[in-house]
Amino acid sequence: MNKINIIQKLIPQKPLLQQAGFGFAPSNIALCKYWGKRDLALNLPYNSSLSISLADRGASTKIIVNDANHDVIIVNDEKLPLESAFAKRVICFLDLFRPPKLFFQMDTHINLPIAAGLASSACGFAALVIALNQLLGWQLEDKSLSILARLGSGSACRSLWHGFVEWFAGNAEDGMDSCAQPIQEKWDMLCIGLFIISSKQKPITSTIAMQQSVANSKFYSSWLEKAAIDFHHLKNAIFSRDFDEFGRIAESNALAMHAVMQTSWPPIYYSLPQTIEAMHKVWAARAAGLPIYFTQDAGPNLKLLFLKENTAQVQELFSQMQVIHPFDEVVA
Ligand code: 2P0
Repeated sequence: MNKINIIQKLIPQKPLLQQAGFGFAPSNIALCKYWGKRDLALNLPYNSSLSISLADRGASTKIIVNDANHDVIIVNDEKLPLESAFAKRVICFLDLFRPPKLFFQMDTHINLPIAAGLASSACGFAALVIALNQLLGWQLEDKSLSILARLGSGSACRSLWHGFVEWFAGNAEDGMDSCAQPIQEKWDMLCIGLFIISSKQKPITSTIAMQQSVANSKFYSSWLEKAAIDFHHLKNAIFSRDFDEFGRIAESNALAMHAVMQTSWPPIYYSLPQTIEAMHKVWAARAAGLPIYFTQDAGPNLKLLFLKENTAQVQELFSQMQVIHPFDEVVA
């Protein structure tokens, strides 16, 4: 099964070209992580995952037809060289939907550090799919857009919505059952603190790191067992507003994912000394009674989890932190 087969299933009709397409998609942070692909081409995961979207932090994208005979890819007002890795990735994705002899100009603004484990590719591909849906007049429902976004980047399928989102791993070979959906539960008091240690591009991509983990870590099967349990219990913690259970599961899930990476060969280690230092700070604060937890993705930065009532204490510990209120009204 390849991407073209999936696209033919989802978009049977010819495009109805409009003047322009616009899309905004929030970035998302996984609380129960997606780690490991059962199908590399279709970005099909071995395990289900659950995320929280970052309100107005994400990608705003405009796409139009370009008169020249090549695509133009602009990110944060900078025209990318067409041979750059990111431009190539976007152009390959656009090729999947390209009407004959038609080229695009994609102009996107991402208000987060790019490729630093802050899900810039997730919001980027989700916003692009929303914009293409408008430009090419597909009129697809969100579930189909989620599947298309996954073909660009796995975690992009979770960036179609605000709030909590769950992505079912599914088991169909074509992945038509592997899409995300929102969890209709608001937790107004929940805060995410972005503690940015480095905005440098990561040394090894998530795709390669996942492949290496699946192939080489003896703990990969344990990860899958844990992820299934965490996914279930995390949802219960959300519904029962049990913050300590919620934080404990999210933090231990992230640490387990990193343990899998660290036990693959060659080992993958995204943390920097400052990352470990920040973790110790969280653990010390928690031991002293402050309810604070962290999660970490494929990069050295931490995302802190706490409740609004504790913002001042957390801010005192992590003065550089940017606070996100995922459930505040979003004007996108
Ligand atoms: C996640 N991450 O659930 C996990 C946790 C990073 C750590 O999804 O290869 O950019 O495009 O499917 O989605 C980041 O990997 O990887 C990611 P691809 P993606 O958020």
